[in-house]
Amino acid sequence: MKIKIQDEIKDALVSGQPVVALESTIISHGLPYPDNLATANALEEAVRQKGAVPATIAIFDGLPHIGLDAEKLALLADPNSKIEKVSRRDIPYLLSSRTHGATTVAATMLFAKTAGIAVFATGGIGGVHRGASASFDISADLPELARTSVCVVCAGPKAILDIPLTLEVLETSGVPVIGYQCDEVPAFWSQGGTGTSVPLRLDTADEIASLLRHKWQAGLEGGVLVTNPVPKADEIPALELQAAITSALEQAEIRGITGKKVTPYLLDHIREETDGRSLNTNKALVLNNARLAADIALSYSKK
Ligand code: PSU
Ligand code: MN
Repeated sequence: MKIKIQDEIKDALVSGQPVVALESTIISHGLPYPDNLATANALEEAVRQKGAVPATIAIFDGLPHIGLDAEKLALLADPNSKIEKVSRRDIPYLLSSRTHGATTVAATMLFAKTAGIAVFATGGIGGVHRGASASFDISADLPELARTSVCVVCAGPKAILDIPLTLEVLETSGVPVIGYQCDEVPAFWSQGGTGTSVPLRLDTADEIASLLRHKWQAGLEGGVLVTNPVPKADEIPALELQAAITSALEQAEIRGITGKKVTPYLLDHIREETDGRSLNTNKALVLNNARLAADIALSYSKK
């Protein structure tokens, strides 16, 4: 596949320096302007401060870009630019119509792998939606984790999802799910409250990097999911969020929201219901994930 890799990233990859992939759906569809642009910049800065090179990924004029300049980040963040949300399913049309797109976890993983980047930081992955037995709404992030060899660092599946079922699908798909310094699967905005145990707890970036090396050297292709709880000071306890989540799910149902609009709709609604409190939590957790991803990439680069 034809992709465009920024020179700095190309050099880092060739010389085995640590690189961290970052997604762009969170910029164009996950956070409101101008917090989205500030967060996109802060994520790159956090990765650099750790000594790794950030690689934000998106599609411009039908060409997947690995690493974006300030102008491209600003274009993604601008609510007037009408950027498509692009998951695996949407990639062919983006390429053929030569348009711009912001990549989800699934699409970002795919391009990161194509570029040779092993570690990727996001906010929360998509998963099995509540009521999926009727709606069949399961994020394309899950099958991508099953097939694409990239380590994804997140703060857990978003709490709007069915977390136990999401874990079941990951188990079926052979995806190791690691709790970083935690025993319970974190729920994105909350440190815990899911009542679901992590299948595997690891407490250091070195142990995670070692697992990655062993997995892929053994020929076990596919992703690894690291769940990293939001810092205590920034979390919204699960109980306090319950009403906002219930209301968001009800409104989405009433308005007949389906397909790729579901997740951005729910996130927006929860932000309104919490008077913006969820926004601060969202920003804090992605930053926290970018830092851990950089630590893992650093350790992984010292093979
Ligand atoms: N995490 C966030 N905000 C987001 C997302 C994740 O903090 O907006 C995005 C990711 O790009 C993820 C997508 O892949 O939501 C999932 O969308 P869906 O449920 O439609 O697959
Ligand atoms: Mn969906």
